[in-house]
Amino acid sequence: MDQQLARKLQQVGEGFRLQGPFFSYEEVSHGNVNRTYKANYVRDDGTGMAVIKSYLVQRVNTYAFRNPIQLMENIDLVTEYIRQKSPGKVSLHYHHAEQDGERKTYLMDEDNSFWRVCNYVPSVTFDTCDDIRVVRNAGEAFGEFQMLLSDFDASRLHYTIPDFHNTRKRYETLVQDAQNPEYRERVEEVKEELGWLLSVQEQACKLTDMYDAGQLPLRVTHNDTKINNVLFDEQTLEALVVVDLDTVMPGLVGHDFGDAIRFAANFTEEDAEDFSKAGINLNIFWAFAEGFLKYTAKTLTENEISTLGLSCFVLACELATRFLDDYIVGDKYFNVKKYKHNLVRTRCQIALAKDMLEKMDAMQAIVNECAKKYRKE
Ligand code: GN1
Ligand code: MG
Repeated sequence: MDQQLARKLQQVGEGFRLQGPFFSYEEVSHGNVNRTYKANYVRDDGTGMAVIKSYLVQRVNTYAFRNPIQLMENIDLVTEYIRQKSPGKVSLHYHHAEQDGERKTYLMDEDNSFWRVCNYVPSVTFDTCDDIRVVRNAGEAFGEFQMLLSDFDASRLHYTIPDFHNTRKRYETLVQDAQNPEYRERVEEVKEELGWLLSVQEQACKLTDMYDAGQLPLRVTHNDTKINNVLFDEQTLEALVVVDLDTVMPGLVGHDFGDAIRFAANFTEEDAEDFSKAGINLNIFWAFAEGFLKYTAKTLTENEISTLGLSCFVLACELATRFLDDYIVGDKYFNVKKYKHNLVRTRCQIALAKDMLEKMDAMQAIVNECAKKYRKE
């Protein structure tokens, strides 16, 4: 045990007035932005019996998240809203610390580290999954998250990352960087990828344009709907709760649906070298859509439903533009762990997007079928 870290966790526990002495911690490896620890305390349960109580303590990466206070305001509003609407269910709750005479959901320590504490939920997670049941449960979890927040006023939330899913702006940035003579060599290398992405620009920007034209409503979206952001019950594999709310912001329903699909329903990993195998697995798509629409079908508008199939293509293209742009400018944003990693990722998203174009009608037919079914019930 790192004694310095243990002392820090003890201090944080005191700051948040967690009851009982701290005695150990384990680092939770999940997530590669923040540092996360399961911190364990021992206390008297009131009858003279000692019980162990664990909390999830996180040090927020303030380099990646430049507005941690606004981010915590968003998270606190959203988690408390959900908690109040779903009594008896597993939910997240962020604890309060008292600092400078104020109650806050965070603690800034003397090294300027930003700490937060929430309840610990015993569970399992999946990085990839081809178990239809699990995928469907994940769809239900993200669908329920949307549904619970469907009457939440999105304007109460801060845009912690402005224009995060503004596909037009993502394309503009890509085009600008591709014209910069400084990056000529890499641009030459990626001509084909750049050309293809530009050839589908209008279709890829459809959600952004429809939103600008007032045809799609703003909702509260999670914005990181990867399957590993759902906690599952170890025994039953039921979804317990959606986590990683750092990117909760106003957004479009298609952003959450499309991002989940482009990650979970791809035949390959996001950065497979052999991108020829990338493509949309319609069984996984169907399972996720069933779960998601079970909770959302009744609250979504016609325009939202009729663009869910398209949203998957949009999100794959948008991410491809982000990966490609990052490759061109020299890998500044995404962590690169292998040779030409961002180019590998770009090619994989493009291969996926191409397959989605071919299967778009099938994807939309599945969505329509699920929507019809759950609107009736
Ligand atoms: C980033 O950091 P991570 O892996 O949760 C990115 C997402 C991308 C994803 C692609 C804040 O998510 O938008 O879809 O990489 N998050 C941010 O792997 O930019
Ligand atoms: Mg994340």
